[in-house]
Amino acid sequence: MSKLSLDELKSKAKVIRELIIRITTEAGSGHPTSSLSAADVVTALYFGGFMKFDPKKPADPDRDRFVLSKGHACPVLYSAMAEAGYFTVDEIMTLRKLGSPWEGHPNMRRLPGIEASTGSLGQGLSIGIGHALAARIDGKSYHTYVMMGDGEMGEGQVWEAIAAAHKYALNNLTAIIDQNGYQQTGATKEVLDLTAFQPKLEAFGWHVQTIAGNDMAEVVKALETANGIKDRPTCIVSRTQKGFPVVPLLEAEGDPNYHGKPFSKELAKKAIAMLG
Ligand SMILES: Cc1ncc(C[n+]2csc(CCOP(=O)(O)OP(=O)(O)O)c2C)c(N)n1
Ligand SMILES: [Mg+2]
Repeated sequence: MSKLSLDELKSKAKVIRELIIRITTEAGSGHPTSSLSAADVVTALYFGGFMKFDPKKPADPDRDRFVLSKGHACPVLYSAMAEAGYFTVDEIMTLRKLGSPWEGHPNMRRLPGIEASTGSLGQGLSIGIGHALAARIDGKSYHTYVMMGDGEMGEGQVWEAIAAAHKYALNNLTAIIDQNGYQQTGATKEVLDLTAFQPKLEAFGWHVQTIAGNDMAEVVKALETANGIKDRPTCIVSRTQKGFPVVPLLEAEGDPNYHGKPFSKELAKKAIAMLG
């Protein structure tokens, strides 16, 4: 595990974003925009010194856990894990190809370092609670991070899990809500408006921070603050843009959500150029 400086983290996030675009365009399917919004948080987790892990020992009982509950955004996970040394870039370029273990949703049975097979939205926080309780029972100090989508927050199971995490005072659990404003069929506020996440989670007894989730400095600061919370579960409401930072290109295409659509080769080229 490495601990990069702020500038290095920003550069790493660009590399990861380029990989997201390349592998989904190569696949001709997948969820680039859901992955791009989450790239800063995932980069900070893996490279900002927050998660302890060793790609050579993916089953180390002491490793920190990251559960990507919005499993369709796995291109961001595969890209970060490739950069971290779990996979090669050639391997993740097989995304969604027949027979490839780099499936369209993460499969813990086929890939090392994947903590949960996700994709059926709503389950990841419950799985994370299992890890966090197991750590307590086993006397281990590892931390569990779970990332959910803002659309995913409409799943009832998430709210049962939020209540349970508080009941068990899980101080070794951090949830991140990637609040990118859209879900599959439109704006999250229009589909089911649960977006005052901070007061809702606070009412459940959680510690909550709301941040600009595509600003690496804010992401790092929030993860540091979360580390300091020792009496209850903590949540980071990460306000992002779906497709960040190439939203203007998607708007020009007439679809700022661009859910579940890979970029054409031409659009991918423009998007990569826009990353700088
Ligand atoms: C239980 C369940 N219902 C529906 C879907 C289909 N689905 C896939 S992605 C998605 C939208 C998710 O939106 P959000 O959580 O906001 O994630 P984003 O793509 O915006 O990051 C939906 C409804 C699913 N995967 N699981
Ligand atoms: Mg969303």
